[in-house]
Amino acid sequence: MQRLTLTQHIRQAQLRHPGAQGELSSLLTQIGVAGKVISSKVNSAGLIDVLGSTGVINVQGEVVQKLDEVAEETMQDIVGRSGHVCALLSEERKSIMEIGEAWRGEYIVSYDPLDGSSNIDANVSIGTIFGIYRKKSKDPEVTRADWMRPGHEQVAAGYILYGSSTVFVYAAGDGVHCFTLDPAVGEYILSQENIRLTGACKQLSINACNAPYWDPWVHDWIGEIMKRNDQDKRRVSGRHIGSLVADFHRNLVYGGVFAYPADRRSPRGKLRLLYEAAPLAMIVEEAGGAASSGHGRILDIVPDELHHRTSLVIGTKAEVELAEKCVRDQVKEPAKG
Ligand code: AHM
Ligand code: MG
Repeated sequence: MQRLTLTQHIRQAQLRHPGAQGELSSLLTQIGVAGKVISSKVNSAGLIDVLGSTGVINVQGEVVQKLDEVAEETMQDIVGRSGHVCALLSEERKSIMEIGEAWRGEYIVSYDPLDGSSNIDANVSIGTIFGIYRKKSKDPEVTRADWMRPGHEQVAAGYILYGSSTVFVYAAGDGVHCFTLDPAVGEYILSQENIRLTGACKQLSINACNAPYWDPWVHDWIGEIMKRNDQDKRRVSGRHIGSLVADFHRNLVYGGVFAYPADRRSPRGKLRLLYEAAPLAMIVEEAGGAASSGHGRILDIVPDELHHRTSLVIGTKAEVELAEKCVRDQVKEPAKG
């Protein structure tokens, strides 16, 4: 079988777009390089003293793990100095990081350097999520107009999942493609081209221990899905890792839906729009699935701040639409009491 590397695949896609300068292709390749570095640290975490927390609380109010810091530094070093970005926007940083003249390019990358990091010490799959925007304003500085943008303006999005193997998944308008890192040669090799999420929903991922805080529509939605299981056959299974990027990837591969709805504890939702929900929403839509806050399409939400949080239902289209219907029905019939 002919092996196709990530770089070759990106180059082929670039050739289908006459006029493309190759900047985006090169940026995606550099993100892949950052992923290789992070992957090697994750794989040897127990050996090189990068397990555990730093003791620092980040801008999100969460404990920073040592590997969070390693991943953040890696993204800054490699993507920030790729020559293709003018700003980085990270879960781990309070404000955007403007890139100096020497390395400045035309793209803005928003990323979660290590999603699911609360699971690190238990060897659970974690990952780096990214979304890419082209600078919009003519202003030489990066202004709010450059990054306070809806996800449908992303030119590409993807993630690198550090699991039983490391995979790089991306979408840039030509389908969703998955590459597996061959550790023997240090290259990402195409393993699944044009992934489609159009089959039945077989898995439901949600942190059910948040049930006491949910709005009624969430109970209705889960009830509707679970009704499909009868004595003859289990059609849907509960599968929840607690690492968004890993839950998302499993649902993309097997067919499923993930939800982290807003609740009484997190009235705006827990997950962040710019570097968690929006990139995955671009991928899921390109694969034939959907992503919604329950009130509307994730890709249409305009962030009002860097760390804007959102309610999220993402995966198979029918189940995302069902969630939106349950929200509408709840609005029509507000809960008693
Ligand atoms: P993180 O980016 O700090 O890891 O936080 C996001 C994570 C998601 O990966 C995961 O789905 C969610 O938070 C889990 O939250 P909870 O423990 O509240 O279920
Ligand atoms: Mg995260």
